[in-house]
Amino acid sequence: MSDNQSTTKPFIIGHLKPDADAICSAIGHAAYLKDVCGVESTPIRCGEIPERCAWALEQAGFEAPELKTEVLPGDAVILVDHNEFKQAIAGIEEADIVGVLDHHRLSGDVRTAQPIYFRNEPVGSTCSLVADNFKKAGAKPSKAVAICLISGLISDTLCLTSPTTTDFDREILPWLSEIAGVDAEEYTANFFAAGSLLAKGCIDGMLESDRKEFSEGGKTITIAQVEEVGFGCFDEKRGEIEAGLKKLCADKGYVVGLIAVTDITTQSSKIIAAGDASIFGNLEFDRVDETLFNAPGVCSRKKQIFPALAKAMQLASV
Ligand SMILES: [Mn+2]
Repeated sequence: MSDNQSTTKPFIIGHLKPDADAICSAIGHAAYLKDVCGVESTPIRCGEIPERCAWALEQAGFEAPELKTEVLPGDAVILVDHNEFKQAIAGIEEADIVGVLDHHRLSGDVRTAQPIYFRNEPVGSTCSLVADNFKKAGAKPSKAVAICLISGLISDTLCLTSPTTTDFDREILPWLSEIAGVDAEEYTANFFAAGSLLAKGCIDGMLESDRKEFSEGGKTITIAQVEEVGFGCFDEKRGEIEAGLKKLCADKGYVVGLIAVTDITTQSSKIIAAGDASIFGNLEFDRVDETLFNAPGVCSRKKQIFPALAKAMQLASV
């Protein structure tokens, strides 16, 4: 981004309800722009930092990026880890998007007057792309930035076990681990141990800390996901989680809402559904009862859960 045409210092922003990849790729990309391209930018966040991400930032010695709830018309913005406006900070429609670095489906929302830097690849994390940008430039991130980038990568790929993992990620992680001086597996265990929302019975946190909205066939749906080490406490909390999800769908008008509780040790999920049963009844997972599904081998919202829900909607012809 050395010949960045924007005259204003861009904000680098991850998606709403940021996860470790959204926060850490914003920090990492800002470091890349400064160190490699000599371009100043400001990483920001548009939501609360999840507990595990806070732990990761502490390991790296970074302060949380500044919280912003909207951007203004004409603000220069680089989107990281998303490109759908539904997942973006308020005011994005009127902002000046000068770059996108992402690993999600294209929504068609981003339209610009000028050509922009746009890198979207089907890899495991946006942090992998940030690391690769350093690598391609023959540069190395600092130890602190490397720790940050590892956090986003292992968080999104469950330490290279999620089906979203690619060879690209498998090459990047050891490269980063060496720079950071950490053992990736040990780091992953500590990262996921850092905050169990299920054990704490924090239902709001489970529903809100990693939840995405999607537009599909003109309907709005939502999928929340929580990563846990094992399914302990699931059965006793299930009723509360389901009640919370039902209320959320009613309040926000979602035609369907899912929450996936994913066990990172087996890469399997338990999925609770709310909303239109004629839709979620078509889900291709093992139906345990009216609203609960077992999904062995399912841990990726993007590659497994969202496509299954989109297919269920088509089958229900909504
Ligand atoms: Mn991501």
